[in-house]
Amino acid sequence: MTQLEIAMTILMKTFDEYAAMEGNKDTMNKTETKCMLEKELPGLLMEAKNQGEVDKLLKSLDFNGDCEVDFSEFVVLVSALTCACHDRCLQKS
Ligand SMILES: [Ca+2]
Ligand SMILES: [Ca+2]
Repeated sequence: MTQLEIAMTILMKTFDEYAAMEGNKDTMNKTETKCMLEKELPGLLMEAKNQGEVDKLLKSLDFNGDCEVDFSEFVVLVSALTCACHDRCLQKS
């Protein structure tokens, strides 16, 4: 597999792992999303200083408003973060 293919597989596996913790296996509820953020994106959670900001972050992920984060919503988060990091890297060099 190419590196990009590996990266895509990791994305799918990571999502599936957390989405399968409880309830619907194809989506992450609030608990699962928080757990994923804590373990996989601790830097992002640290930027959210209080519970209110964490809730806002979770809400902003849920585009269709069904209180669950599906794979496409998860990918939007990851790509938004990737873009932000990429911009930061470009500014540094
Ligand atoms: Ca679930
Ligand atoms: Ca949703």
